[in-house]
Amino acid sequence: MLNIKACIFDLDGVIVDTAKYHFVAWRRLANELGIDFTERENEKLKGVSRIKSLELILKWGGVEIDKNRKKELTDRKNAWYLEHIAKMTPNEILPGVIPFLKSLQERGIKVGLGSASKNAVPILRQIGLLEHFGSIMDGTKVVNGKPHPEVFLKGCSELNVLPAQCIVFEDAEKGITAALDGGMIAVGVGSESVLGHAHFVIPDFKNMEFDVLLEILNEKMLSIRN
Ligand code: B16
Ligand code: MG
Repeated sequence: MLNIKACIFDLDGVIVDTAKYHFVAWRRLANELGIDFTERENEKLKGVSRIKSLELILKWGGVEIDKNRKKELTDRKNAWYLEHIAKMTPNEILPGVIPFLKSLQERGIKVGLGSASKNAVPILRQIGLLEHFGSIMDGTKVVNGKPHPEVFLKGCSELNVLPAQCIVFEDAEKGITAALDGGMIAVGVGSESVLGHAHFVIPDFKNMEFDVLLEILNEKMLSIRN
């Protein structure tokens, strides 16, 4: 039987859909450099750090630039991105997330954030969810990005739980790999085709009940062990 004491949530794609704002800002920057990319390519940037995202876009466009210029470009993109963030409202919290967070609170399950974003705190503040998180591990606090498990391992340690006592909710393939490599229970939020390596995949948090999810996970873990 699982002994779950904490849940750690990714931010973009799990709590809110900030990918659409990343896309607009990255595309504006890419177009200025004479590069274009589609929403399909944008999928590859989900869960990827800011600098790694720029490097991927430059690679797609066959453009090479030095380190200083990269910093200048990521700063510009981030300034545009923050203009969108400043206009976000609590209505943008993805369906079912608030009731799910409340049900965790009622059960005494600790709640953490594990995101690649360096803007996680302003985003959570803007949508009114900051106080729901007992631990916030983000791109400002880790050296190794996902699929490295550092962000989730540090989250577990700050919440004072063992990895095996923690469920990670992630929408990115690399995020699921990070959770599995860290020894957590990995729940994908999105499509089975991308997140099939997770212990279990849910489409979203709509009507999602923690007790029902836990029952399913217990069955899955038993069948993995047998
Ligand atoms: P920032 P997550 C990730 O968030 C996004 O999915 C990814 O597209 C972005 O590049 C990354 O955060 C860094 O974001 O520019 O705000 O530091 O899914 O890990 O919550
Ligand atoms: Mg994500």
